[in-house]
Amino acid sequence: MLTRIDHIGIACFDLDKTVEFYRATYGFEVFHSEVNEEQGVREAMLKINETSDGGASYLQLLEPTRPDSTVAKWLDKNGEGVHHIAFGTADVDADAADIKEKGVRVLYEEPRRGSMGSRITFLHPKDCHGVLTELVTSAPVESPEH
Ligand code: MC0
Repeated sequence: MLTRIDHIGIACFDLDKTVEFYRATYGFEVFHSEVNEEQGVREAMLKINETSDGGASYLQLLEPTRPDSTVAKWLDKNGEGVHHIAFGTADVDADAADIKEKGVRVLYEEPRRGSMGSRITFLHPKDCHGVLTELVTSAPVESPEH
């Protein structure tokens, strides 16, 4: 079951400048940043709010790391802007299978590694009314050591 907006992915040309815009304009701070070479992005996660399912909603700012990445291709065609929306679920495998049964193309055979150790897959935008849609299961929260 999809229980939250996990994040909204925003493609940008210059991650540092875009992070600074969100900090100076809205007061949002970087919660986490990383490079995901498989996806070809350098990213910053800005936490907006916690959610009733125990997770959180983020803005995800994405800068391409190579010209052949999906985000670089999208920026070339569209310029900066909202690139995808991601829904959070406790079970990305089950939700992806259910959605595939409904005739929507699921882009990965098996979920791949996403931000902060999450497991992710994508749905084809042409099957989702023009919206590239991601499904995310967050990494388990480490319990504190006693
Ligand atoms: C492409 N299209 C989009 C789109 N990207 N429509 C809406 N939103 C997008 N973001 C449209 C194009 O305009 C085109 O439509 C058609 O889809 C085919 O696009 P293409 O440019 O020819 O590119 P393809 O087919 O090579 O690839 C499109 C596809 C790809 C969606 C399959 O971008 C993909 O695999 N995306 C999933 C991975 C991804 O985006 N990773 C980056 C975020 P027309 O009408 O012109 O034919 S990584 C991330 O987010 C991770 C780190 C995380 O969350 O943790």
